[in-house]
Amino acid sequence: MKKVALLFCLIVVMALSSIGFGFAKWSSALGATVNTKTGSPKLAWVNNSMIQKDWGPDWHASQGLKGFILDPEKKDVGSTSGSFADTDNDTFLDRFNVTVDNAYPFYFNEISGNITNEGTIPLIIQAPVLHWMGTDKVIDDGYVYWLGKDGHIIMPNAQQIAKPLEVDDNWVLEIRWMDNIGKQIEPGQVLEESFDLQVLESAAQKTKYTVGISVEAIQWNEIR
Ligand SMILES: [Ca+2]
Ligand SMILES: [Ca+2]
Repeated sequence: MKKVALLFCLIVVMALSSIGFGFAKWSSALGATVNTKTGSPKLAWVNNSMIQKDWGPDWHASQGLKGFILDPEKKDVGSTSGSFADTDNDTFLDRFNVTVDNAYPFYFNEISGNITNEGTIPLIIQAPVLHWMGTDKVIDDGYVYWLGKDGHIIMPNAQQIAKPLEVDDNWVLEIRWMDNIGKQIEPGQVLEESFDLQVLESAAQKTKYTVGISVEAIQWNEIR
């Protein structure tokens, strides 16, 4: 009986191979991890598509990214710049690097960049990955993440968020992703990806902090 089942499996695999049914789809159907690096999915950042809330006077939010207000004196001390990079030399911009300059505690910004499907088939957008001081971390949308002086990234719990950080604590930036995880993107379609970013109490004054963001995609038929 076992032999018959194995033979059947083999026949199915061979039949699927002969009609061009890729291994990624087959392995996905079996519940295996799909390798998003292979094949043709091409989700790319759109160059010069950064939009931000801080075009002058600074904004502030409470720890945990609750609410935000314009600086009461409209002082313009901090600023944010962004650039898009092709880190793997495949001509597609896979990294959005965001740098906060002249950072100081509770400097807040809301930032977005556009992504587009450069391929020829619909894609499903995956969770973004933060790149911070050698750490690569997949993050979920709607949650606050803290980035540390030591390169660690955590998702703080409610108690941690409620307790004001001290100057000598580890965490210097907090980020919350807002959009589009699991959404389908058609070839040529452009979607805006936005996130909130804030400098925390423990950040060093007059310092630049840079975080990179990449977003991968899988083919829509790989998750069925
Ligand atoms: Ca500013
Ligand atoms: Ca690239």
